[in-house]
Amino acid sequence: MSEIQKVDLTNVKPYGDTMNDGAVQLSFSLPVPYGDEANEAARQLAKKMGFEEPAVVYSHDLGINYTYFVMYGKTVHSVDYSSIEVPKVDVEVMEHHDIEDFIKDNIKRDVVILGACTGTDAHTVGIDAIMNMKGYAGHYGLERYEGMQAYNLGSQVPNEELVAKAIEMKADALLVSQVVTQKDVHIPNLTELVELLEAEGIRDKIVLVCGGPRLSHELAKELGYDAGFGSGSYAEDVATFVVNEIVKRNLV
Ligand code: B12
Repeated sequence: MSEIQKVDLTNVKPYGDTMNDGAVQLSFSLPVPYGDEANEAARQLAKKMGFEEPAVVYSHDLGINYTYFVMYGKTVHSVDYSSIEVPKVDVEVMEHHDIEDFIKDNIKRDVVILGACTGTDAHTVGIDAIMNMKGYAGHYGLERYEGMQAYNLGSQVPNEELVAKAIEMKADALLVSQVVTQKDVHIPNLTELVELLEAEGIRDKIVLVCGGPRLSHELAKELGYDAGFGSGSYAEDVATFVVNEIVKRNLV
C-alpha cells in the first residue's frame, strides 16, 4: 500500500522526511543585529510558537540591525481535513469562446464591465491581468472578449468616481481590485462602495465582484459582494461568473 493511501485525513500533519513528523519550514525577520544572539532569539521565539526542535537553518544580515531567518521546527498540531468546507464561487468555468457564445445566446447584447483598483491602492497589475487585451499567463483579458465592453479605470479610483461611471455607462458589473490589506484598509473601502451603490439604488442591478491576493469568496460575501476571487484567478473565472449572474438575476 502506498503512503498516500495510509494518510488519516481526520488527523493530517505536515510531512517533512517521514509521515506525520510535523516538520515545518518558516521564515521571518527580527529587528535585531545579525549574529549568534539573533539566531538564539529566533530559536526561542519558534519554541514559544509551539514548535518542537526549532533550528535556524539560515540567517541573513538585512542591515541596519535587522536579521532574516529560515527555520525548521516540528508542529504537534494536526487538522481534520475531512471536515473542511471552503466557500467558493459555485460555477463551472467556461472557456473564452464559450463565454462569448453564452452572451450571444442568452444576453443578446453587450455586457458592460468596469474594473478598477480603488481607494489608495496603486497596484494595477492584478486588475490589468483580468482586463487587459493581452491578458495574463496565456489567458486573454476581458477587453478581448466579443460581446463585452470592458473598461479598466486604473488605480487609486475613488469609490464615488466608480459609482458615477457605473451610472453613466449603465454598467452590468463592477470589478474591484484590492491588493493592499495592511491594517485592514481594504475593509472600509470595499464596504463604502456597497453603501454608495445602495444609496444610489443600483446595488441590485449590478454584479459586484472584488478580487486580490488576500481576498476570499467568503470575505467578499460577508462585505456584501456577489463574489470574490483570490490569487491565480483568470479572466474566464470572473467572466463566467458575471454572465451567469446576469442571466440568473434576470439583468439581461
Ligand atoms: C508590484 C508591487 C508594487 C508596485 C505596484 C505597481 C503597479 N503598477 O501595480 C509598487 C512599487 C507601486 C508597489 C507599491 C506598494 N506596495 Co506593493 N507590491 C508589489 C508586488 C511585488 C507584486 C504585486 C503584483 O503585481 N502581483 C501580480 C498580480 C498579477 O497578482 P495579484 O495582484 O495577486 O492579482 C491576481 C489575483 O489576486 C486576482 N485579482 C487581483 N485583483 C483582482 C480583481 C478582480 C475583480 C478579480 C476577479 C481578480 C483580481 O487576479 C490576478 C491574476 O491572477 C507585491 C508582492 C507580491 N509578490 O505579490 C507587493 C505588495 C502587494 N505591496 C505591498 C505594499 C505594502 C506596498 C506599499 C504600501 C509599500 C510602501 N510602503 O510604499 C506600496 C503601496 C502603494 C499604494 N498606494 O498602493 C505589500 C502588501 C502587504 C499587504 N498585506 O497589504 C506586498 C504584498 C509586498 C509585501 N510583502 O509587503 N507595490
